[in-house]
Amino acid sequence: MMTLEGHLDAGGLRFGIVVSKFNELITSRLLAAALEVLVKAGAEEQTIEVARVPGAFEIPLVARRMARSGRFDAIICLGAVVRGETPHFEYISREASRGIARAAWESDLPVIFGVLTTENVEQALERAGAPERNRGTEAARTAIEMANLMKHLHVTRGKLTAEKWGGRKKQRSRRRR
Ligand code: INI
Repeated sequence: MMTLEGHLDAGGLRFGIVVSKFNELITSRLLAAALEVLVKAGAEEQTIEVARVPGAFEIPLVARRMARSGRFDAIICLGAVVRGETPHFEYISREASRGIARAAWESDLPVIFGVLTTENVEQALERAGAPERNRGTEAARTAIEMANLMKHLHVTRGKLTAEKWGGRKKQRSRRRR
């Protein structure tokens, strides 16, 4: 049996972060926590790109674009949707979560959901506070682990595919001659 699991070393990995400006008091704390985890884990600060979007609803489009650019190993999405503030809570949180999942599927890259969806600002601040309870910390760790796991799977699958196609191509060209 072979078990594959991504490790938590971020050396050589490139990360994109999409962070929303809505509820900035909260999202800035998520961002600070995520950056700290990435840098402490060995990511080079100058390789991290941060895109700031107006609200959580705008995160998926930018995350997808970054994920498909080929410039990153994982994308981290950070936002805060607070029920107390909006009758659109359900729509915004649903579209953000669906869109982020979809961005991952469509790009074959880890696109990590670090968006808080809470009843009130107090709850959100609680989950954007101390590092061990901060959603930004969790999102960054998940991004590192997934980026490493996907790299391994990619290399393994890539080798198999290359061998198969190489063989078939040779046979075809021989028949033509
Ligand atoms: N965006 C958020 O990120 N969090 C919220 O709590 C929020 N509320 O409360 O409305 C919010 N709204 C803005 C939304 O994400 C879009 O930016 C806006 O609808 C324009 O598309």
